[in-house]
Amino acid sequence: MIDRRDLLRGMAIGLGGVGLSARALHAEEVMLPFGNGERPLVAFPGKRPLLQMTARPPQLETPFSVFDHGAITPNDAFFVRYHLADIPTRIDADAFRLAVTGHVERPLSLSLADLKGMPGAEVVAVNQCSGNSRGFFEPRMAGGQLANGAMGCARFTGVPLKAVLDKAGVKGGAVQVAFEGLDGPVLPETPDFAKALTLDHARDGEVMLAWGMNGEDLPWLNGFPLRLVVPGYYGTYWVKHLNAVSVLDKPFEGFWMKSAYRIPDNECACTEPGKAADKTVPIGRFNVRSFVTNLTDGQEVKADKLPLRGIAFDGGSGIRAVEVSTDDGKSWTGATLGQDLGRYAFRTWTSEVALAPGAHVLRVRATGNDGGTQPMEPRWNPAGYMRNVVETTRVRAA
Ligand SMILES: Nc1nc2c(c(=O)[nH]1)N[C@H]1C(S)=C(S)[C@@H](COP(=O)(O)O)O[C@H]1N2
Ligand SMILES: [Mo]
Repeated sequence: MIDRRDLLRGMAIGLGGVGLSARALHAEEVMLPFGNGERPLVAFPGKRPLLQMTARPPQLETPFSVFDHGAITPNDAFFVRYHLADIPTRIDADAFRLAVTGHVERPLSLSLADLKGMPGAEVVAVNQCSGNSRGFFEPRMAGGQLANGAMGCARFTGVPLKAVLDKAGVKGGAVQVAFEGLDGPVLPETPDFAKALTLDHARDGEVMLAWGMNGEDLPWLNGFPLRLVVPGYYGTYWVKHLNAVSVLDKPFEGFWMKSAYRIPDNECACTEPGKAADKTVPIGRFNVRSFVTNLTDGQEVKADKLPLRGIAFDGGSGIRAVEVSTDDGKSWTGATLGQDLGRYAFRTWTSEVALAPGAHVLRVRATGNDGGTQPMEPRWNPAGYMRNVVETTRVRAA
């Protein structure tokens, strides 16, 4: 078993063959049914047992029950997503440098100490994979058949990207900023993972270079020692093991912006099921979602008063209201919102419903301060992104 302190020191980590070390690490292994597949619970370094979608690279989903424990997702339970199998297994935190290059007056090479010496920033923000909940789409599509656990909320500590860009001095004519991490493809033909933001977005003061997560160093598998945090935006932009920032004077043309992570260019980001989109744009902000966390689908509950608990979040307008329905959406009852950790955070909520003996269908719906809400019927798009249908929990009261 790799010692957690070793990870936090940024020493070598036995992930090299993830297959290899995972074998030694999966003290607990459980098979869980999901759709037509089964996924084991496997403990990777720095993580409690999580739902393993793939081992190489590690793709781990948070068991949904974790979200019932509050708005903050613990570091050892936070989901993990990688595209490329050559993930870093050895990073010397002292020797680590972030390169800031491209269309700037002064190219920079910054150590972690340099970054930590700058005026810092903190945000509580949700990181959610674009394909979170893809496994529930019908008709199905290729891609990881995720349930609802490819999301999490943490307090991130770092420095605003704007401050670093200002230090480098962005030259006139710059339009975008591109980001790359230390991971890479196994085959040279595979495009390296890189993402870009518009210059305005990169300089909005909220986008952050983060080294801290919930008061600790970033977990290895969540991007140690430095990652991009893009509040309100899908996880694909949250580049991990970030070591290169380049300011561009023309739009970035890399595969992961130009071909992947694109959504239909229309209001619903949707197409007729099974159909491709005529025109696409890069995915952007989260839509609004809400979940019941204290019940599982199909659960037996006591008749009469049933307490409900859950979480809600959106792309940054903040949650205005959460409502529950026991009559298929004919009537809705407002829930009580919990502590406000900021407009990018999970917002907890509580409610109570009275149930007669028999079968019931519970629905939960959130509305953002921007008026955005959730549809009763699921929308579809070819990549299985942005699911935000009103969730349904079936219970039997006795
Ligand atoms: N370097 C690197 N950063 C990356 C990725 C990756 O493959 N490589 N995947 C992105 C995607 S698609 C998601 S959803 C988030 C997931 O963040 P997490 O693994 O910390 O949960 O990381 C993003 N950052
Ligand atoms: Mo993702």
